[in-house]
Formats: sequence, C-alpha cells, structure tokens
Amino acid sequence: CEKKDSQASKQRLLVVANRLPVSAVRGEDDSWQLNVSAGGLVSALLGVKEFETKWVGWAGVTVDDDKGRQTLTQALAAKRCVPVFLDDEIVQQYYNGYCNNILWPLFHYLGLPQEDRLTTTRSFQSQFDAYKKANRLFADVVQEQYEEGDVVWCHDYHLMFLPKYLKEQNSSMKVGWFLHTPFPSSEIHRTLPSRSELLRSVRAADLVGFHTYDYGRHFVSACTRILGLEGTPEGVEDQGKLTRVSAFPIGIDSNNFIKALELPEVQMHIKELEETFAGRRVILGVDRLDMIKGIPQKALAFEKFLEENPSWQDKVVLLQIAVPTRSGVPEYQKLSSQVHEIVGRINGRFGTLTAVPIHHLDRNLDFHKLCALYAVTDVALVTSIRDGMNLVSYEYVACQASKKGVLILSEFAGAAQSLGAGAILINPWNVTEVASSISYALDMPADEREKRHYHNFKHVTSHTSQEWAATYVSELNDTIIEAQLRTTQ
Ligand code: ADQ
Repeated sequence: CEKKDSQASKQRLLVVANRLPVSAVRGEDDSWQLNVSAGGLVSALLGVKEFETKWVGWAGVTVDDDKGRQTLTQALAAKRCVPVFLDDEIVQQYYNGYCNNILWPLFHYLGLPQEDRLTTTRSFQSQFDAYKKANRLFADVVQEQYEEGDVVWCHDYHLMFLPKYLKEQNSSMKVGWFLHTPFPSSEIHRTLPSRSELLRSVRAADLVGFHTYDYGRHFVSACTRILGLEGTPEGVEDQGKLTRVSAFPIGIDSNNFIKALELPEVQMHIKELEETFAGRRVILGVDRLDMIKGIPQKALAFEKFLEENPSWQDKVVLLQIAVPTRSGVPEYQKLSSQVHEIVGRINGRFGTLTAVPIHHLDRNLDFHKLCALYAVTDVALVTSIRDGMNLVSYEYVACQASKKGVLILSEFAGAAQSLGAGAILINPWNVTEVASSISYALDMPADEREKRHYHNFKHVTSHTSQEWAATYVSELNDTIIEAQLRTTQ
C-alpha cells in the first residue's frame, strides 16, 4: 500500500526522444522481441526513478500493417513506452538524412556534408520537410498521451520543432527541451539553411537545457545574432517572453555500476579477462562507431606510442569496443572501413605470432561484461573530437574503485569540464601528445592515480543521472511558476 502511495505521489514525466529505450525486432511468428538500445541518452534516463515516466519515441523499426502496429503498441506498453510510427521514406529523409547527415555533423563542428554539395542542397529541402513532418508525428502522439499537469521533456537534435508544435497545440503544456550534443558556435550554426526556424522552434520551450554553460552561451548568441533577440542572464527574451537557458550536466546511475561489480557473473568475467590479458596492460576504448568519437585518431595515437616506446610493444594492448550505429548512413559505412583498415595495418606492423596490439570488436557488449572491462583495465582512452558529455568516462571511473586506473580524456568532450582535474586531458588531433599521455598513464605512480581517481569518483557518485533529471524537472516547474507570476503582476 505504501508503495502504491509513493507511486501516486510521483510527478508524471513524458520523455520524448527519437528512439525508445528499446529497439523492436519482429519474429517470424509476428511476436516482438524488445532489446535495450545502447547510447548515452538511454543509459542516463533509465536511471531516473523519481518520476512516473512514460517514453514516447520510435522503436527503430518500420511497421506498415495495422496488426503489427497494434501488437507492437501492446508489447511496448508493458515497458511504459509508446511508439511513434515512421515509414521508410521518413526514416531515410528525417533520421538518416536531416538528423544524422546534417544536424549531427554540424553540431559537432564537422560542417555541412562536404561531398556533392549540389545534391545536398537539392535534397536539403525534402529532408527538412521530412524532419518537420516527423516532429509533427511525435507531437501528435504526445498530445494523445498528455494529461493535465504532466511535464513533457523533449530530447535532442532530432526534435527541435517539437516544443513549437506542442505549444501550438496546448500553450499551457510544460515543455522542456534538452540537447545531448554540443550546441556549436553561432558562426557554425548560421551556415545551416534552416538556422532561424530551428532556433525559433526550440525557443517555444519553457526551459532549454545543455550539458555545459558554453553550449548554452552559444545558443543564446545564435538567438541574439541570428534572430536579433535579447540575451539576458536567464536566457533569451523576445517581447517579454523569456525562454530560460541553463546548463544541466548529465551523470550516470553510478550505484548501478558499483553494485554490479559485486555480482558473481561480473566477478567471473573479471577473472576471465585477467587471465586472458595476464602479463599485459590494457587500454580500453568503448564508443559507438561514430566520427565524433575519434576512433581513427585513437588508433593512430596508439601506433605512435608503440613506435616511440618499443619496450612496451607486446606488453600493452588497446581493447577497442565499437558498437556500430547508423549503418544506413554512407559516412558511417566509410568510417567503419577506415577504422578496420587502420587497425589491420597497425596489427600487421606491430603484431607477433602470439599477440596483436589492437583488439577491435564491432559489437554491443552486455552490461555485465562492460562493467568487468571497466573494472580490469588500466587506462580508459576517450578521444572524441567533439562530444556533448561522454558517459563512458563516467562509467569507467565508477568501476575503478579498486584498481584506480587512469582516464585519458579529450578536452573536446563536455566531461572534460567535470572530470578534467582527475583525468589527463588531451587534444585528440595531436597524436604525439596522446602517445605521450598513454606513456605517462602507464607509468603513473600509485599515489597520483589514487588522487586523480578520488577526485573523479567523488564527482561521478555525487552528480548522478537521478540528480540531473530531478534538477531539470524542478527548474522547469519553477520556470513555469515564475512565468505565471510575471503575467499576473
Ligand atoms: P553517445 O554519443 O551515445 O551519447 P556516451 O555519452 O559516451 O555517448 O554514451 C554511450 C553509452 O553507450 C554509454 O552508456 C556506454 O556504456 C554505451 N555503449 C557504448 N558503446 C557500447 C558498447 N560497445 N557496448 C555496450 N554499450 C556501449 C550522447 C552524446 C554524449 C552524451 C550522451 C548523454 O553524444 O555526448 O554524453 O548522449 O547525454
């Protein structure tokens, strides 16, 4: 009964993201298999337990028949998920096209697509139209699910039109929008043909959140320089309507990782890994296979390290786990071939009959194996060329209480602002600097490792995903109360 009461007192939170936390696969007998998706947004939000949360999003599969849609909706309801159905054409134009081929690279400072600019320009409008259409489909599902008093939390660059569409449907809805990627300098954002419409649509939200203060500042500058609005210490103002802009650095459910390390299954994986790599030090990379993660740069820096430190050859291994994503986008297919070619060349150059220097796995690891890897490895190497935050670095720190391994972290990841004092910060483009940081990390004395680890562990365990979500929603509630007070004054 007590449990029921505590459920009843929780605020309802509609989390709207392009992808649901599970991906659906249809079996031959028309049954649905639901697999947890890998990725930072899902990892962070699954740890949030203070609210009665319902997810609205795409299940990663196109379903054209009514029966399939009905059975998938039922299967997802058990996971408190509500599907948005997108057809193949929309997925191609909105998801693979506008989101992942235009906004994602642009927000990570990679610019608009370089190749075949004319084709891009021609297809730009149809991709943008599909983007708006998809956002409209999300808005319709949110509207169906919405109950008075709900907080609607829209996530990421896929859904920049959603705040506008929701507010048009219901101006009293509490709408927040949070960006998981960096927001680039206004000089980058202004190259985007649809720059103004996107900014205006996001501005319809009551609260706009970013991982770091810098991303928020870039957003405000884009609104002032491109839209001619007024920037204030609270956010952006237009004719008395304030959109609050603030930084909410995300965290992880650190307890989940810490507790998992005690499980017999994880202990068994730890033992197996220790036996496999006995006599060698292990450097770990865990990334989605994405150009922003700097995986080629990481391999090249490791090659430089081996070249300059012959005494370490054979005694150290780079274990790179790269889960393939967005394999429908040609740029990602090219990246995959490029990484395999570089890794093959380095292994050919430095491998021996019994050992290879780089173990590269293209796959998703289950949670227990991932925890074991985080716990046994000596160094984590994060070389993102841009990254909104980077939760892998947080997860590594959470699992290193006993070993106190070293985190080498790109200064271009948002995490550099929170874990910078304990990590070795690097510029991933400078392979010589990364190579010497690897060498420094491997030789670092125990007391320095302990100090660095202590600093980061304290941060990771006190700035959790639960706290992140609670702070965001509480600020969203406050923002709305303040706005109501302003209008009644
Ligand atoms: P991502 O780009 O997905 O997230 P990140 O924050 O590092 O990056 O999160 C990746 C998540 O996926 C982690 O929880 C990790 O454990 C998991 N993962 C990665 N590779 C895996 C593998 N091979 N097997 C199993 N799990 C794997 C986006 C932004 C980030 C931002 C997050 C959250 O790009 O900058 O930190 O959202 O806001």
